Amino acid sequence: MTPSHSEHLPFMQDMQAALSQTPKSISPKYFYDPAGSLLFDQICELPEYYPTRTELSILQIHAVDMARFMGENVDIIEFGAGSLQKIRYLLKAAIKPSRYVPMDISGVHLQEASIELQKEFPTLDIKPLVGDYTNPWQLPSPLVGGGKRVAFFPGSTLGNFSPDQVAVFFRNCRQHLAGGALLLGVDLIKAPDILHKAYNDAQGVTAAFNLNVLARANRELGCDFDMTQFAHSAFYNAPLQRIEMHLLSLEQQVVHLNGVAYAFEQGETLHTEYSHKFTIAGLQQAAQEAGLQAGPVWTDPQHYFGLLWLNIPHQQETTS
Ligand code: AVJ
Repeated sequence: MTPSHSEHLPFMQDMQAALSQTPKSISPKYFYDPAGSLLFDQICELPEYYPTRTELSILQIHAVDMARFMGENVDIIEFGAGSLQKIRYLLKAAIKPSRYVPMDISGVHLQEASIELQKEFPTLDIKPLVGDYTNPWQLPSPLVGGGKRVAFFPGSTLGNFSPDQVAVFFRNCRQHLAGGALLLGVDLIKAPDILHKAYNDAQGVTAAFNLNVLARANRELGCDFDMTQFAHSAFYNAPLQRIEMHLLSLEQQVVHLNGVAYAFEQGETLHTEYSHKFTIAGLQQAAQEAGLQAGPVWTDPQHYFGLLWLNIPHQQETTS
């Protein structure tokens, strides 16, 4: 694969910027190449990684209640749809759902998963969209005579955003989904040791997932990261309410991208991900500041994970 291959240009540009800045930092969206997407699916099965199974259990128990809020002929858009596991509960409970638009950055993964889903829901209009919802939004036009437009954003992927990016996301919802709703799944603040274990699993799958960014840069961009000289590092930053993931340079070393050398000090890190943890009240507050209205909340008995319903008013209902 040639480093200048045009499909790799955004990764190339972002990696170049990542290595040039201090501290070094790259977007977590680059985790999800085919290898990384498979590793993420493995993470979801780990005993330490409670978010996926907890969210699935909440969906399983409360899908019928959620479907009541969606109403008939719902038009669902899912952000970061991944392997389309969670939506099945909502689609089974929904009353004559009209359309399902799963959006994900990992194209191959999305196409395969959509074909499988179509077999299970033969009459549903499934329109997969390969896209990056962190860039300006391009949503399909509303269906004529369709029901409520509901954006489903599960998995606590919102946690990848900075508080500023969360505000932008809510304002985008406000603008593009007026009259609809957002069903948002988020990981809740809990004991730091539980959080720590979820990102430092015994089998090292999360480490492999994190390190895959470097392997991907070697594959797609012709970089020369020495995979044995970088280590997975993940810890809970309690004051900032987030897990931070980094790739830690174990020695002083130099890596190349496009013939340019970039130095790493021993102990220097390439930051790869924030995974913010939330309180229900804090998130509802942030949503309200962007003009959304708090609705019901569904959670598990331990309050590990929450699904929030947020109503998005019609344009004329607010002045902001
Ligand atoms: C998909 C972004 C929600 O932050 O928990 C899992 C990704 N990173 N293990 C998360 C992830 C390390 C995950 N999100």
